[in-house]
Amino acid sequence: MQRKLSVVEGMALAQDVARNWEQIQNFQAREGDILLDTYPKSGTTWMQEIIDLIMHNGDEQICRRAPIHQRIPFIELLHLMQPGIEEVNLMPSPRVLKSHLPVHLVPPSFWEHNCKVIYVARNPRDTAISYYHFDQMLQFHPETGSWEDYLERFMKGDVGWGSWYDHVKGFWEQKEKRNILYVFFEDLKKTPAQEIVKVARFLGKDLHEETVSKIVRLTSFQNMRQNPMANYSSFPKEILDQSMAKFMRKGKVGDWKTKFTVLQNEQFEEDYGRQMAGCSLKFPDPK
Ligand code: PPS
Repeated sequence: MQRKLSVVEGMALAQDVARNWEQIQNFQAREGDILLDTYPKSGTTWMQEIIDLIMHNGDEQICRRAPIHQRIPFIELLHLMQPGIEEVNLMPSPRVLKSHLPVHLVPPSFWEHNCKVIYVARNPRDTAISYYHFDQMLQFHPETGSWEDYLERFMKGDVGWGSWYDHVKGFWEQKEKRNILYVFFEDLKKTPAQEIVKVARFLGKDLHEETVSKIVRLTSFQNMRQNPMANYSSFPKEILDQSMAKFMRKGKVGDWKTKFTVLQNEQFEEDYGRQMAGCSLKFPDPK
């Protein structure tokens, strides 16, 4: 792996991912496929588990059939791991797929087939901290350097998959025009049952109350952290080195308060106002 970023269509992207750009853009979605899109570290894995359980009516055993990254493949990494593109092309419909691409770079076939898209956004401070820890493990992203340096890079969009600000705004602005459900990590944390019902309805599933409660329980941070099929413990080590830390880190809202200095927070706030100016998107718990 090369610990380097390059720029693709104006977005910073790992060189190891960028070299497969043509195949990524030409990904052939089918009618009925579901796309889960997020900026990295926004609750993707959590939502993957929720969607899989919804699709299987809360059946715990079926949802332990394989690790999460195999049940819901990641479009940008199909050339680096299993399942690869051939296996994904053979998966029965409806497939659920994961991507971190910004809205304008989602493979066009998803829009051509009017596929349902679930988008999860997380407040940027917690996202940045989670990404800082994750990038220390991820073998195809540059070394993080100090937290101070990393935060600056995050604010500039000089991290894998580019600017958080453009990402969350892009999907927000398209959500009425396309088949997009916009969900917040903070709402999932606060009212999980309500959010799960919302996702299920969007997917055309009417779940019993007990099934919803079961999904809430199975997808709690504690339960997912202990579930080898959901906690990334079997993710390829050459891509993600978890020898020093674990993918399932804290799963909290507001963890940024333990890391941001007062000055960093003030600078962040000012920059946030500038970058989000004119956008109606408001986070349930922005601080
Ligand atoms: S990735 O690599 O982009 O797919 O990562 P992603 O899954 O989007 O985000 C990882 C963060 O989500 C936390 N997480 C959870 N939080 C609460 N509840 C559940 N069930 C859950 N599952 C994953 C995970 O711990 C990462 O956040 P941090 O803040 O680093 O703990």
